Amino acid sequence: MATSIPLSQTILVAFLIVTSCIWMFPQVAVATSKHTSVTRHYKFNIRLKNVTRLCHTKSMVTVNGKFPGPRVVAREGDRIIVKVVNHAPNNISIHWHGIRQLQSGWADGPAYITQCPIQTGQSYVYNFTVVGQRGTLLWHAHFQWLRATVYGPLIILPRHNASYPFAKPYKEVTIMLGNLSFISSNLIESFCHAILLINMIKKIWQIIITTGEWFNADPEAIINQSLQTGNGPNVSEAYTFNGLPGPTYNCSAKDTYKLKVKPGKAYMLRLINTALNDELFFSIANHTLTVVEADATYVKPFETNILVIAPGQTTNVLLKTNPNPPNASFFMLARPYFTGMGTFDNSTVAAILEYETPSQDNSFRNRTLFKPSLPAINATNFVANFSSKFRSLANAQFPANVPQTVDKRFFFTVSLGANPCPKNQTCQGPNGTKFAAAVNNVSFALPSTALLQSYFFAKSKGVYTADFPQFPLHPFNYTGTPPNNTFVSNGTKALVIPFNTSVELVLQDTSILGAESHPLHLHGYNVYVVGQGFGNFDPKNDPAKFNLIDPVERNTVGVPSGGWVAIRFLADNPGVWFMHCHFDVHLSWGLRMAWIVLDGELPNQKLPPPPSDLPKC
Ligand SMILES: *[C@@H]1O[C@H](CO)[C@@H](O)[C@H](O)[C@H]1NC(C)=O
Ligand SMILES: *[C@@H]1O[C@H](CO)[C@@H](O)[C@H](O)[C@H]1NC(C)=O
Ligand SMILES: *[C@@H]1O[C@H](CO)[C@@H](O)[C@H](O)[C@H]1NC(C)=O
Ligand SMILES: *[C@@H]1O[C@H](CO)[C@@H](O)[C@H](O)[C@H]1NC(C)=O
Ligand SMILES: *[C@@H]1O[C@H](CO)[C@@H](O)[C@H](O)[C@H]1NC(C)=O
Ligand SMILES: *[C@@H]1O[C@H](CO)[C@@H](O)[C@H](O)[C@H]1NC(C)=O
Ligand SMILES: *[C@@H]1O[C@H](CO)[C@@H](O)[C@H](O)[C@H]1NC(C)=O
Ligand SMILES: *[C@@H]1O[C@H](CO)[C@@H](O)[C@H](O)[C@H]1NC(C)=O
Ligand SMILES: *[C@@H]1O[C@H](CO)[C@@H](O)[C@H](O)[C@H]1NC(C)=O
Ligand SMILES: *[C@@H]1O[C@H](CO)[C@@H](O)[C@H](O)[C@H]1NC(C)=O
Ligand SMILES: *[C@@H]1O[C@H](CO)[C@@H](O)[C@H](O)[C@H]1NC(C)=O
Ligand SMILES: *[C@@H]1O[C@H](CO)[C@@H](O)[C@H](O)[C@H]1NC(C)=O
Ligand SMILES: [Cu+2]
Repeated sequence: MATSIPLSQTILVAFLIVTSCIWMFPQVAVATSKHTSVTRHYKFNIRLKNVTRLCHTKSMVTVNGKFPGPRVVAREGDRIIVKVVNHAPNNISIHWHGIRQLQSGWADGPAYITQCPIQTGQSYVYNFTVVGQRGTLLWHAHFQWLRATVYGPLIILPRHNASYPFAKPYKEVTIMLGNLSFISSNLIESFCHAILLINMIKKIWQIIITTGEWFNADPEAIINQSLQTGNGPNVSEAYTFNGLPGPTYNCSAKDTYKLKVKPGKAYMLRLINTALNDELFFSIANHTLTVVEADATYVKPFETNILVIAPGQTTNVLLKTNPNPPNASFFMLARPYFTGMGTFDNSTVAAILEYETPSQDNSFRNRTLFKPSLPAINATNFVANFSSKFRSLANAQFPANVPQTVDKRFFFTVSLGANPCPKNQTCQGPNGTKFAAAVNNVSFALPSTALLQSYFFAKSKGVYTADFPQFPLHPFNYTGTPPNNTFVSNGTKALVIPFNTSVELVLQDTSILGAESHPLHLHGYNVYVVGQGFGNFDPKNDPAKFNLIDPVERNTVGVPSGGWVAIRFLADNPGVWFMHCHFDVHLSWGLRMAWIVLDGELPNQKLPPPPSDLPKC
């Protein structure tokens, strides 16, 4: 608590300046000092913006007219407050992907799960603290396919005076975040400009690389048509680095992301896969990368030339540049990993890593451009090998708190499937059906009101049932010949578990309509990945091989194509938590479910009531 100083009027004026400043320059973060943690305010104006790529102009939903969206930066321990105002004709909600949201489930964001969407003309203030996390995450829209254009980085810096568990990278040294204790002037404008300057300094010192997908058509129209006809949705026209498709596409060379580096330095790149439907291989020609962090948790560093990143996953890597500037530039490439039966965008996106050289030195004018080689599109063994390299740091400062004992074991199949074609329609899905997807053969139907409200106010009737199957009701040889009947069941089912349940969950891929890798994302938690394998999970022999020492901790876990993955987590965060495939196509087809974690006994183990501005359906 602040000591009471007879300065309440000054404080009020200061408060007014700060708030008007925040609303004047929506993209600016303003930090107000409060002990070592601060509160960071952002304003997201959701609005339409015309954006041109590949010689194609389209109107898209954006945050503050930016594509990709603005970065949100905070330190571990800070409070983040984002006022979202919806000026677009679409419904929307924003998800802070990977943020634990300890007892702040109302701020998590998935539409019809933790909140009703923010409708046109409405606003909602997301209010949460960052506890025990540091690294790279992302934020994105969580309504239909709006995240195709509505996404951005969420950077959590270590606490003041805390350092990275690796040598401090160049270009991460000077990070100035505003501190408003110096307010004295009432010249709002100049003050705001000072804040803007601070923000710009901060921007220069971060290297963030988002990979995304560009659709010439409106992604909302694409998924709506797919859900109508039952067919797979049209695929993207291009992949992007920081929103730019680059030189491998027609009419796009001018939209190329260039990363300029100095020789002999170690840079930290924050890689974020924001693509809608594709896991991506990533590589930089002639440069080895050291992986140091995944999903905002530190990992034991390892070197690699090629990375695989699933949508929703983030990876921090160190890039050591050559001591002597080479007379060459280097392509950064990304292209998909895919094993399914459907169509997909098989193109490759390029960006350029360029060494800064003295401008008067002509010998660097004509540089060779080197290309990295990437694995085959279906290189499943490479992916399995790569994901097995991730290990928690598991030291005294950053322990791996993997549950050693288990209270509840669950086994979920994740699979594609079908729904029958409505009587008076012809459908273009498999054998004239409609594509669907399911967890334990339940294709999750979104309710018309938010689950969290229904749960909190004990009004679940007609909204959801608490009977999500803990095991498949009809076991089969999951990775063998698929069953003839591929129809899924349909329902809004939740799995209810008591506070502090120690959970082990095996996620099993199936061969129904083609074995495929599925990046499963759990909201409100990080999970420890204790085991993975191909074929069917063997409950007798596989658990003996689990890693309970230093398993990686992630928020998005790849279920191997034709295989399984085992995760553990302690259910210490009360609320309703969405779990779903982070391919939006599978999400839309129903590969999603909800956990309800009950309140604990103590006051700090209970979900507080909703904020007063929570949107209504
Ligand atoms: C986008 O372009 C169209 C056609 O030129 C125009 O009618 C519309 O107002 C523009 N929208 C925005 C948000 O600028
Ligand atoms: C954010 O939440 C905290 C804790 O519940 C509360 O004290 C604060 O007033 C909230 N701020 C806003 C702007 O809603
Ligand atoms: C880059 O790698 C290629 C192929 O491995 C090699 O031929 C070339 O000499 C390397 N160039 C530089 C500048 O390192
Ligand atoms: C991508 O797919 C198209 C259509 O199936 C095919 O014609 C093309 O050769 C593929 N390109 C690559 C690089 O694999
Ligand atoms: C650049 O080098 C290539 C071959 O190495 C040569 O053909 C070309 O003429 C050079 N261009 C310039 C502008 O020097
Ligand atoms: C990958 O695709 C190639 C070409 O389509 C095929 O020959 C090969 O068998 C596939 N590999 C795997 C592991 O499925
Ligand atoms: C199917 O028929 C019903 C009843 O006649 C009608 O309400 C519905 O719109 C029709 N659906 C389609 C896709 O034509
Ligand atoms: C379609 O039906 C045929 C014949 O019943 C069957 O062999 C085939 O596997 C089915 N295809 C799919 C994708 O379900
Ligand atoms: C399941 O199917 C696979 C692949 O066809 C086969 O190798 C395996 O023996 C089958 N397992 C059982 C238990 O039938
Ligand atoms: C599945 O379909 C095949 C071919 O139509 C048939 O031979 C087989 O008996 C069917 N299996 C079951 C379990 O119905
Ligand atoms: C699933 O069930 C809901 C109502 O329970 C219904 O509105 C929806 O159309 C069903 N979806 C499918 C694909 O059958
Ligand atoms: C927006 O959300 C509200 C509340 O769920 C719903 O009634 C309305 O139909 C939605 N509008 C659109 C365009 O999706
Ligand atoms: Cu999936």
